[in-house]
Amino acid sequence: MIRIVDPANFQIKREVDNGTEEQRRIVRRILGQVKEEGDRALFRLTERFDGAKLDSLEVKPQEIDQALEQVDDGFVQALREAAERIRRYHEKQKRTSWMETAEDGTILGQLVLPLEKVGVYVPGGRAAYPSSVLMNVIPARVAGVKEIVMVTPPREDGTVYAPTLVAAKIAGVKKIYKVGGAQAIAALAYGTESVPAVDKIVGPGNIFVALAKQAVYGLVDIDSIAGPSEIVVIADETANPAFVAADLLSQAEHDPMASAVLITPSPKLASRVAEELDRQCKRLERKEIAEASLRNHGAICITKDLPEAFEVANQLAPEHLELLVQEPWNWLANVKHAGAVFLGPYSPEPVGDYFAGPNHVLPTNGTARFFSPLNVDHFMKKTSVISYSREALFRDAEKVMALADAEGLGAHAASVKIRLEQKEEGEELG
Ligand code: HSO
Ligand code: ZN
Repeated sequence: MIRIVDPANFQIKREVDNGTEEQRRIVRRILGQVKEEGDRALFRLTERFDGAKLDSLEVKPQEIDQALEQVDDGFVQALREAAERIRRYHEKQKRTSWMETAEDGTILGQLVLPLEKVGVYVPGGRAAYPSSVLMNVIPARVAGVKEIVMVTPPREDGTVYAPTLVAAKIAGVKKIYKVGGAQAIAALAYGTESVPAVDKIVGPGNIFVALAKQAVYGLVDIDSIAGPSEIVVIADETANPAFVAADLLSQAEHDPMASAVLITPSPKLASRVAEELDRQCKRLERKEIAEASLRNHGAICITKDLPEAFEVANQLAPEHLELLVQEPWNWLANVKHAGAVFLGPYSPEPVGDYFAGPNHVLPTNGTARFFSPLNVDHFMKKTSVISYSREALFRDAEKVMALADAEGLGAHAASVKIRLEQKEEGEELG
């Protein structure tokens, strides 16, 4: 089921999915309709695409109460504890404003301020993960975002998947709207009678959602576009093959496009993991998905040693990297590019997906080379603070004017000069 390769012929191809011309045209049309007609377009498009005839877009408090009754208590308790862990971890990321006063009286600094309004997209159907609701909302709350607006497509009967509502409540979302697809992104970007316009939109979605986010970027900020899940396991001969296979399968089951790769210097471990994969995959509810993922995007790569295994992993720059090697901490310095690293046999990737505290929204498709996990900074922005003293201005005036003159910007130079002249006048007067 899984191919065995060596580093020399282990090629990865990376592509950005910009959609087809037809998909981009559909998205443009939907964005235009929502911009022009507001709620009217949302009701119409929701009926067309989701089959739901709604009389109100907003989820009512009673619907959230009903959702709480529908779900299992154990699930609610686990979600609450997960939320608390996630909150605590993200608290540590929070940066503070700073100011520095120089001897000449100049004060320079930086204000770190939360975004005011953030929109969170939550997919409907199969990919509606309550854990992702927590992961997208909690960092925004920790940042201090005042208004968090959630959008999610309704089902045909006009209801929303209960676990999504429960997770939203636990995460502290106050406004939820029943709208999905490109029309939801348009509503968040432009605002409608019901849906408030926001400053940033985050959350995963299908290709129409992704294209709509790309199209409104600049008017609002967006998160990076999430690709299929990925896991790389680096393991040596001491690793338990059953653990390795289980962890590979944990990501393979997400999506037929997900990728799960084992990199090991041990041919013996490689063959035992291959056997385990066959054995364990059969027992999975989502075996078709996992099998397709392993067959088309999975691999076991046999390297000459562990350093080479890390080189291959760094080239992949995977979303998740597990180190199932004898002394995992000794190897951490070899990791250059990964969304999240899991060390040792008792840190299976799913603890990171649900419970440990770090965010599970991670860079995919090799973007760990330059992107970071979703974090509090993504919901904050900075403002520079400049307060010059008279002494400092007079000292720097000539240099500022020289730079302004060189750019041919006379008014720039004049705004400094007028202050120097005032000094001279002042001296004459005095
Ligand atoms: N592993 C996924 C996140 C997730 N897993 C949500 C389970 N639920 C991110 O790659
Ligand atoms: Zn997962």
